[in-house]
Amino acid sequence: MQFPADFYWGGATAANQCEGAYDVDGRGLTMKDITTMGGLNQRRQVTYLQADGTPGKGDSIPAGAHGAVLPDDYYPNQTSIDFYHRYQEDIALFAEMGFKMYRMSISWSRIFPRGDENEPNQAGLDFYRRVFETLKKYEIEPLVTISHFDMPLYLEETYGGWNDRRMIGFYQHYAETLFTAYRGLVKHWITFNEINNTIMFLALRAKAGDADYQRAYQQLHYQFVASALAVQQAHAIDGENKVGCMICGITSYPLTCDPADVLQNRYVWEQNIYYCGDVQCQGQYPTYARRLWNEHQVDLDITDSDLEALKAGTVDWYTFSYYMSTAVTTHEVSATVGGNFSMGARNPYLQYSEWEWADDPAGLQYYLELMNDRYHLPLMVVENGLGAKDYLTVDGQIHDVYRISYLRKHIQAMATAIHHGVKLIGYTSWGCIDLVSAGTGQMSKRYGLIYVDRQDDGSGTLARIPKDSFYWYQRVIASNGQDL
Ligand code: P53
Repeated sequence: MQFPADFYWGGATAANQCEGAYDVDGRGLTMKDITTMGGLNQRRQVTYLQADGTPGKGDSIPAGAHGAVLPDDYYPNQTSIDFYHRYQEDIALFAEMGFKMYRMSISWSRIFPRGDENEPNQAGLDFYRRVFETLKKYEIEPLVTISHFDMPLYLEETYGGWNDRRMIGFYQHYAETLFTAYRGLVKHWITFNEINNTIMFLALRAKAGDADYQRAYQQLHYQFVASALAVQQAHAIDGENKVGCMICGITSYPLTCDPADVLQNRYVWEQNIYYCGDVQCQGQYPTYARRLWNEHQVDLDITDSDLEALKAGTVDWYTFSYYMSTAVTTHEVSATVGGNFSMGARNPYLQYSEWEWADDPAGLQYYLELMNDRYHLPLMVVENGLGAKDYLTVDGQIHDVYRISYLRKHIQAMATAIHHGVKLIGYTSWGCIDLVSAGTGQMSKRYGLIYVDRQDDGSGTLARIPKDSFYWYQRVIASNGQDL
């Protein structure tokens, strides 16, 4: 089985989960900086000062309160693995593995601390220039996510974030600033990480009411327009620029052959997966959008010029994350999957990780083949990996055979899809270096090929140690996917 000669092998991270240095060089606060997340299944807690000056914690910041860092709380993302100060060492390790591509994101509030300024923060721009120049030295192609679970807190507090149409303009100015500043250094971009999460997690985890759906679909619409305008700007600023969408790719199966389950499963695909990809790849809302909006009495602010923007700003390729599959049923089931969010029914044919994510490489092949013929665009798997606890041996090594086994099976699934004609151009494994989990805030849910000595309570030396998977992936890349 053969991978293309110019296949982009690499790894992926996100600014908020690896950089740390949350308050240096003029950076503005973000929601993640005031989020405390401890052990598994703990709910997200943001901290704030209420109007009367007393501290509080909750799911979100109540009206009249302001996000604040409280002295007695621990915030894992504030330091994370301190990539901000250690990027040279980390990129050297990526180069040692033979990376052709490194997917990373930019922290919006380093560039625009509040988000609505005209002038960018030069120190923030300089940091990423240094990162890109280091990557260039090693001939590693950057793939840059413009927005990865990250925006200036000020925009959320002042404008209500993506509920407000003005966000389109702020995002456009931010994206244009990046395309201009890094012209010639970066040519691969992603507009929004896992854009479909807004709607997917609403459907998965909450007993959401119509008002929640109204907000979610409206936020998505503004993001679609912002993304489409950014695609057009990227192309206008540099003809070499290529821009992708990024979808959280969870393959869904009907649990039974009851036609009601099969239909339900189709609806899950439409709402959770296709809705965003169809708009971003095809430049218009699909037929079933009306059914979805009607179901939840959604009435959207969509203008004619929005629709023109969507048409003119379709993406150049389709990228997605893939970790697991799920099973859908209309029947009562006793075996459900918990993890850090409800993933529906338990699939009796699959094994689950400690966080109850289904290990399903065939689901990746299925997903690739489906999207290849839906969009006829080049595809990239920009996240895939196994979150697992790692243990150091007495001689300071990490024998992560479970991770190697997971990655091997998923790379084999990609090879099969390529063999079947799928145009897959790259693979960046998630959390190529250990970092803070997005879902749980844990360090102990590790994905890395490089171990980082940092623990859930913030202790540790931050030392980097290559795991067995590091040397294995090095061989995979050197043999272009032959030596698995
Ligand atoms: P963590 C849920 C399901 C699939 C992908 O996730 C997800 C999530 C969020 O929890 O997010 C992506 O760290 C995301 C990354 C994230 C990674 O998957 O919860 O793009 O930022 O770290 C893994 O185990």
